[in-house]
Amino acid sequence: MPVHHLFLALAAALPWFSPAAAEPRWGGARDALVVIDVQRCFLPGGSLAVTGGDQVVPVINRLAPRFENVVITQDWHPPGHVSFASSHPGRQVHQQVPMPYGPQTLWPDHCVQGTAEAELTPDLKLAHARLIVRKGLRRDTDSYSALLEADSRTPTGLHGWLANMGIRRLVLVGLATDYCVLATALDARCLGYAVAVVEEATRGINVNGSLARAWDQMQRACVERLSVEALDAPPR
Ligand code: VGL
Ligand code: ZN
Repeated sequence: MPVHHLFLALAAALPWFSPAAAEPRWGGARDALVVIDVQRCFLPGGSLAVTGGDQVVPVINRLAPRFENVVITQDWHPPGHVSFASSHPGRQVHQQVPMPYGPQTLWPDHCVQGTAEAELTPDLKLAHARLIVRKGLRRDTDSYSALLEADSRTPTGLHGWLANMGIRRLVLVGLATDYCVLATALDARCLGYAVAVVEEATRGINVNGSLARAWDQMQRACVERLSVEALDAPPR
């Protein structure tokens, strides 16, 4: 028998050579669950409410216990932030204004630092989360991504922390699919992480078709679109 046939036979017989063993179920030491912007401002009744945003909370609460690494992000803007339509007289919500880092979509005032609205919803049960990352803190720069600000250069610090912890794979959940989840997923792929988004644990804002475009962009960037059942299934 040629040597490489012998190797294939061995590989089939020994589970630790198989792809399933090389890619264990999500949730281990090299994985992190990243819970994006599940704050009151983005939930029904909030200033930038995402339709059905509250429905992600029980799903996240169910997934979180199987992750030893849980990271939470908060959109955390100063008053007068560049992304607020109110900071641009004569401009309306959802219009775009040019900024040095590219076009900035305008939003209602939301997630203002220190306000009750900017808090995480108390319905999240994430007592074991290791890290809370805040983003969009600088008045003149937005940050949809949890990794890099809108200039695609300035780090939030999360990449350094993940690298320090040896984390290589990210499971993204939270709000909004087509803005902060999308931007985090794409930056994470550029930085070399394997990335999955749990579709039942995210909801979009959907401005002019942005939600369908977001799933399309993520697919092209090899972001895995996971169903919650895939994570719920018992380990192989
Ligand atoms: C977000 C718009 C503005 C988000 C944050 O969390 O997706 N969207 N700020
Ligand atoms: Zn924001």
